[in-house]
Amino acid sequence: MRIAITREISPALARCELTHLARQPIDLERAREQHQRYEACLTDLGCAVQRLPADSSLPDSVFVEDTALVFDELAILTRPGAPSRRAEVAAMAAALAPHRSCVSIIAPATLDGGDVLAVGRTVYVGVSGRTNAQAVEQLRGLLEPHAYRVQPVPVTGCLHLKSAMSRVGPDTVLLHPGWVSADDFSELRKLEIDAAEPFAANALLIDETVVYPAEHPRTAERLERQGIRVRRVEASELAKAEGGVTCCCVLVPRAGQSSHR
Ligand code: CIR
Repeated sequence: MRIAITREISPALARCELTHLARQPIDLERAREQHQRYEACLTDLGCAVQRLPADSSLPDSVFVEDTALVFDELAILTRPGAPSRRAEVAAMAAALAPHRSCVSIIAPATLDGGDVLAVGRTVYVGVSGRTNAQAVEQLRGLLEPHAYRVQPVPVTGCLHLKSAMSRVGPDTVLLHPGWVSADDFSELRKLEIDAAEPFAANALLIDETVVYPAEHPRTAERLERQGIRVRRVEASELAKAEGGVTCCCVLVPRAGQSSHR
């Protein structure tokens, strides 16, 4: 069975990092309810949810995706671009240790997991405000020996590569054409978000189902018209902290059953 590592929302969420959004009040109770329903959805889709405890000194720690990359062959612990988030990695390192051998990204590289999208043996890495060129080089050193190709992708106008594009099928991505260039993904099938929903490009693919924010109905319908199975979850409160549906879990497939395929 696939494990989905999540983390309970920090009571300090109101002090989260913000890059593109103005700070607005977050209803912590509502955020917790939405997060619990998201976890229940992961369970329904066949994941064994392992929830790490909240930490009141780490406002953004619910966004576990940024702390680790999991491949069949190894796990890579990141060095998040925001200094306030670096201490989040230790709990993820402990959670992953039973499942994979773990290696770490080291200074001067910075890397957020939200900038990494693997499709088969190609690992796209957003070069963003959080992830730098040194991280791309370190990822090459760690992944090329395992026959992955690491391809940097410029990202502008949004936080992470996966704010701008994410997988909605084995080789199909959903993208915001203003934030990444479709030319960088010539080998993939591409679907565009509805222009009225700029934050709609972040979707979480689990097997053949796309876990998707209920707040982007037009894009959801677009996906369904393409025959994609969509499971809507309310994600409005964590969206105010610039988090989406991929950000709130790290999937650990049994080796050989990688979710990148
Ligand atoms: C941050 O700025 O780091 C958090 N407030 C949001 C992180 C969202 N993570 C993600 O998209 N992978």
